Amino acid sequence: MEQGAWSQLWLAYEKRQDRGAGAYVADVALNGFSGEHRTVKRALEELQAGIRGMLGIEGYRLRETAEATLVLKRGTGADQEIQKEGFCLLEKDGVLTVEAADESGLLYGVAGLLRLIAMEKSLAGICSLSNPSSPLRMYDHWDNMDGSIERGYSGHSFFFRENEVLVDGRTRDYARLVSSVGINGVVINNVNVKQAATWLITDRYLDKVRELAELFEDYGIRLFLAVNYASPIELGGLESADPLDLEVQGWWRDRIAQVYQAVPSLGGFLVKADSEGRPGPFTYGRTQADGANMLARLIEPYGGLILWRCFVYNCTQDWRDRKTDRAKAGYDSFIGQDGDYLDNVILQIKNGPMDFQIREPVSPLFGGMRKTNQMLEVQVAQEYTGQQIDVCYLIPLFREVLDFDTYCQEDNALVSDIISGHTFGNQNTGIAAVCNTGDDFNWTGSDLAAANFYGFGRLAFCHGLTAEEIAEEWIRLTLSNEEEVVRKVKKILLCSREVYEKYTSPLGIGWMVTPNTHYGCSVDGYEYSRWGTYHRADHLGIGVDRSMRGTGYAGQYQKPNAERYDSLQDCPEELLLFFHRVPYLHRLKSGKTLIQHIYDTHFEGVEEVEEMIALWESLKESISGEVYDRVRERMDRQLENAREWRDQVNAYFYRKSGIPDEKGREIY
Ligand code: GCW
Repeated sequence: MEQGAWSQLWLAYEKRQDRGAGAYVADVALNGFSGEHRTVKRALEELQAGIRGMLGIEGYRLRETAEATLVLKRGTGADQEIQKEGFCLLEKDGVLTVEAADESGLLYGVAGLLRLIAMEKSLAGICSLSNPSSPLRMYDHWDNMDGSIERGYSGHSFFFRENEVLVDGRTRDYARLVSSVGINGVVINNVNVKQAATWLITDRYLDKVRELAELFEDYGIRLFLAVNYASPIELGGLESADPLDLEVQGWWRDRIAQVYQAVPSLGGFLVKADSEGRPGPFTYGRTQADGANMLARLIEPYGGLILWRCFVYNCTQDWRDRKTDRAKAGYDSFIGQDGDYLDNVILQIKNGPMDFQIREPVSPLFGGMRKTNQMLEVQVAQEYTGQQIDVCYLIPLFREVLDFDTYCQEDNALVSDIISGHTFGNQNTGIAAVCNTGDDFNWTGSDLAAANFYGFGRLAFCHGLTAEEIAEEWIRLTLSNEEEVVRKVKKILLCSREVYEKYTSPLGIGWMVTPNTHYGCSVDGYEYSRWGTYHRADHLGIGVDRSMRGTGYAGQYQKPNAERYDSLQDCPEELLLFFHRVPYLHRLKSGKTLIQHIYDTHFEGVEEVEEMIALWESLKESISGEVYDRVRERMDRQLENAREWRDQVNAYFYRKSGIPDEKGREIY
């Protein structure tokens, strides 16, 4: 297998202790699968690389349908519990079976087996079934064709350079990595589709797109493209992109036919419309459903999907306007057409109503919409959460979103149920994340940010995994199986989200970041701007009243969430300032005043970063030098960032409120 100048991350297949796996893996039978199938070939290649690297076994004997100690078997039979893309690992009487319903499942099964070997787990008596929780499990890349990455913190794009599409060893390793954790869809280009990227759906690029799509297909991944809603104007020279205009429809019909002729396996299109300056159906007085359905109808004959983003809000708000509430915009723009969307449209909803803040309530579109296919969008790229300088393990945040009960019906009403298709019995559902990769040696800038890259895929495949389980897997696969390393790195990862929250914006209010770059503190950075992201602090208090007495946002939820959020007493405290305007001397459940809570958490946040650093330093001997150094260097930057946040936030609120810190610590 081609190896390049980049890390193999969790597929490094370094030497492991053999806990008995060696006894099975050298004698392999394919039962019901063809060794000629492209994905089976990849699964076998991976098995080969894995056992050679980890167990020192040079090769295996492969037999078709004969008995062997490792049987790769197609699961058929009516009593099968194995579903599409699922697999089962079973050991009985000295025979290990990887059973799968299809080739993708086999690939995932082999990855699952190699994971266990890498974690030095015994396979004796194993019986474990893994079916994917969500049908669609996607990474969205915000890569631009000039090679830059919007909100990228790990170097340049490995999909594009100088307006060309790249298909090489790195893209293959990317496909290996993400498929090994269960990703089955990838959008390669930024949702802000401009310039050259608009041309991705034309002959200029379609040959290369096909090459990449075929590479992905080997690994059970469907390639998707983000498209420019104004393509009929920009590419076709039409005067309009009105979805109800017959000429516009005709243009798209021809374009889509040509796209699918060139790339038959294309998954479909992702569309950011009427959002942050991108064109969309609103320009023509049409609804989001009009826009999405027009494309969906035309792409349907090819089996394509339209993933339509719900990130629609007014980004030219006047900060003086206290009635308009950005948090309400997504729901208001989409709820009216619930039920109008065609079945091959999936609405892609950011986890919160604002924008990937460290703490937000879950978007009320989940649970609000009942007759529309939905998928969740989270951000693995750490735009607002430390930009892969600060450690911020995001799986606990994603877990909270999945576990959120929308109360849209009595049972099966968690976000996890909705995006699994259990709530409404629909097929076209899923989960997507904005990816955090680039062409840095280690893919993710910070080596610890790879835990998010790995973890999102694992969580998407198996909603039942805990953040701790995923962290442990990643540490064992990537850093070490040494118990001390596992324990300490787990501690760092698992506390990191709360630590980040402590030294940044308090209690769900969000933002307070440096405008544009979104790294570092600027308490009023967005306070008097057009983006609708205000904290409204004055000398008496802080927060936005989103109760029914305020903007009414709380009313977008189902009961009892609506009531809980509406009430100052019952509102979950971590979201207090998102929903309520609160005086500085308001007593929290801890008995502390709000202002004291702000001071305390900011001092604690910095202290906890120092503790994280000490923990990391105690592992110097056990972690490879380069990884150790890269992380250690970033931790210095994190500490500096945390101090700056602490001092600016504390000084800001001390100066506004005039209330001193009870503990008399230094505030400037
Ligand atoms: O968070 C904002 C980002 C933009 C991004 C946008 C979106 C791709 O700051 O960079 O644009 O969200 O999600 O569309």
